[in-house]
Amino acid sequence: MRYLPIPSDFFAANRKNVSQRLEPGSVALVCSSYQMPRNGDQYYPYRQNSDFFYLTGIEQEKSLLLLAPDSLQPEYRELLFILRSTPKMEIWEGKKLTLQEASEISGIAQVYYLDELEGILDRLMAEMDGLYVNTSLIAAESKHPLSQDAMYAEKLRIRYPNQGYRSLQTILQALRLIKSDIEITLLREAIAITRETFLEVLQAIRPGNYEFEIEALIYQGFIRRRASGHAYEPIVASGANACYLHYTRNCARCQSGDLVLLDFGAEYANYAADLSRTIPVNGRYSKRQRELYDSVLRTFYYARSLMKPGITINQLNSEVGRWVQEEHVKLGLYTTGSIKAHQGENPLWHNFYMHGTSHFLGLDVHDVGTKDQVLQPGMVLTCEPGIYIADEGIGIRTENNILITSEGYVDLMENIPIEADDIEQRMHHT
Ligand SMILES: [Mn+2]
Repeated sequence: MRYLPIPSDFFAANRKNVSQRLEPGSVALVCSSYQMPRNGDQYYPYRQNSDFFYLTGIEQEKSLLLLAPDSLQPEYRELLFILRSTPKMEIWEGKKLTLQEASEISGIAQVYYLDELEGILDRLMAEMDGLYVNTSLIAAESKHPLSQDAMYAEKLRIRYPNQGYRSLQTILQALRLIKSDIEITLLREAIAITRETFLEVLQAIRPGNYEFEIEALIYQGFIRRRASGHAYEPIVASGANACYLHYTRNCARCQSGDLVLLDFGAEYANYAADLSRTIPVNGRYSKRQRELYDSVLRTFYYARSLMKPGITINQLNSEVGRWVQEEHVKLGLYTTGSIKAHQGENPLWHNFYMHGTSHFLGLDVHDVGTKDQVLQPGMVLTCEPGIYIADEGIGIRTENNILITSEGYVDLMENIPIEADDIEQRMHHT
């Protein structure tokens, strides 16, 4: 592991929280991620299923967790299964976890090899009533051909047709929404790595750089600091490319006089940072760029001020929409009159700001939680207003990561330069 070990107490507490919320007498089963085939005998880089990691800390493929808190046999209440490695497998892939190592990482006393699962499960199901599987509540996702949980649930339905089946997702999502102190520490580390890397990018960037050169610099900054890499595909979008919201081709040349929109974040111990900044390629914002930038920044401060317990992301989005509309009028993008005259499904401001202001953040960059979730202390979400004016070839977004507290919020990125003056001062000028 590149990251410093996480105490197994964290995973044990998460399992306990799940166990306490299960229907009496039931069993819960959670699978590791599927190993995604690429081509031939190649696989995509392995990333553990976030729920499985949250409950075990195990990052190895072909692992499975069983919880049966009400079993009369204490040794069956918490079971971890891992793959049985072979000398040939190890020659190619290196050492796999031993039973002892898996037990130390997860804090689970009873660890078995996967080939012992069926026998144990048969004995357990004779005693228990009801099975939780970790399949998605969204119909389309539950049919995902590569979800190990969905594939295993199909097998279970054949083997134990008379059991009641439930999804574990409601329980896990509610738990993952509220970050524990350890999780905040890990998120802060992902953010610190992202910050230090951003400061390097600010100094290094020059007119004529290719977007991919900046992407490379970011990756280097990340993995040098013990991140596993990017938490998501980084966006390095100069000039008009910034108007494509999910531009990840990163292959254009950054021209003097253009802005470059950076949306990137390190993944540390499987936790994601998510930062956006829009900076001038030559070190100085033009008058118009500065006018637009400061407008987005005002919206950012306004949106952030709304973040506190009691509000939902949906409510936040509509409040921000009203604010953005006034900003757009000030910028001359449309008039108050045209707002009144406008007819159509979407308000006029959607033409220049077409995404939401917030999403939850955690083990996944778009973490669990819906837009009608009422915010509570311990939740972490992004604040990311923007403006995209295709006619002017300008796209601007600023994004920080915000922790909700009982008093309101803490901005976990408050020490990352965001004011235009501050950004200019830290840049090389041409
Ligand atoms: Mn984001």
